[in-house]
Amino acid sequence: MIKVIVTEQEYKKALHVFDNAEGFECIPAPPEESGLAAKIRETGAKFAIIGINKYCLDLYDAIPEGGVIARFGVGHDGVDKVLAKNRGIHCCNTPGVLDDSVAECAIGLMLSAARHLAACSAGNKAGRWNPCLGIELSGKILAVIGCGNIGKKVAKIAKYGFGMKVVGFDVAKPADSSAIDELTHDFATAVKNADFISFHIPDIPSTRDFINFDRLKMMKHSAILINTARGGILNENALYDALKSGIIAGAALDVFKTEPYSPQNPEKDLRTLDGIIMTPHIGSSTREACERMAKAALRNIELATHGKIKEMNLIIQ
Ligand code: 8YV
Repeated sequence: MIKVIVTEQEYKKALHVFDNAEGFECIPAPPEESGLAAKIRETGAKFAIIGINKYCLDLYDAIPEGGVIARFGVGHDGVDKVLAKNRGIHCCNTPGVLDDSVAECAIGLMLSAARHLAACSAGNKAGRWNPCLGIELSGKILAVIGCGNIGKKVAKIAKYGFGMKVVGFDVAKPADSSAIDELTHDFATAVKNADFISFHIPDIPSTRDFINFDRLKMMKHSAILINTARGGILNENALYDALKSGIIAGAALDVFKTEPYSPQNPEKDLRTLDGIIMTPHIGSSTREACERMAKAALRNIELATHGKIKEMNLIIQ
């Protein structure tokens, strides 16, 4: 039996897979670094499947050389790749298996913002019958910032499902850009006429606080921003100021700098604003994606146990 420590939240998201994984003993553990490391040491496990917490020390001491840190998901901003490499630990993720779920979530947030669905539902439940006016998606312009697999799926649904015009922003030319009507390397050009702007870029040093006040000012006053990528790419204080002063009209956020959300500045609490939808990082939280992520993470570990390191979804630094 291969012992694998799985952080509790991820274990719960794919209970059936982890409980029934043949050849594996999957053991849930707290996600906080010290608790996770303690569980690894206590069980003698070499493998850990982790969520989105940031790990910077204990975890890398607890996992022995040749062990694996397997992300249940794609983004790996929480993993210190240099430290892992120095300790001889393999790091991997699960690309490709959650794209539909995240893309559908981004589209859902866009529709919800366009038609005020969350606010209308909350108002109705609170006894306020306020059939407020929204806008159609059909014929509107969507800027997709980051045209990787998820961005391209969003573009496809928006263009072929809703009849939107899609402008893509990326530093590289995407392999298949058939759903992208116009591609640019210039952010200002991408957002200048956009009604909706959906972000699909990773949180890496060069994209940290990418959405700052200057870039928000490049958007139309009526623009709605959607972020299902990472909280690290958005300066939340700048967004607060932009929404408060009408620089842009709205935002729908699934990811935050600190999760669970807590404001970066107590005086700039996004929860106090009307024009904002905030969901608790549920982009990939579908039964289907979670099952696939769990299976992909376990497969990566199985490959490692057979020495097939090159076949793993290794995280390239
Ligand atoms: C998390 C994500 O991995 O894949 C990513 O980068 O942000 C998420 O899908 C997942 O929610 C962890 O349980």
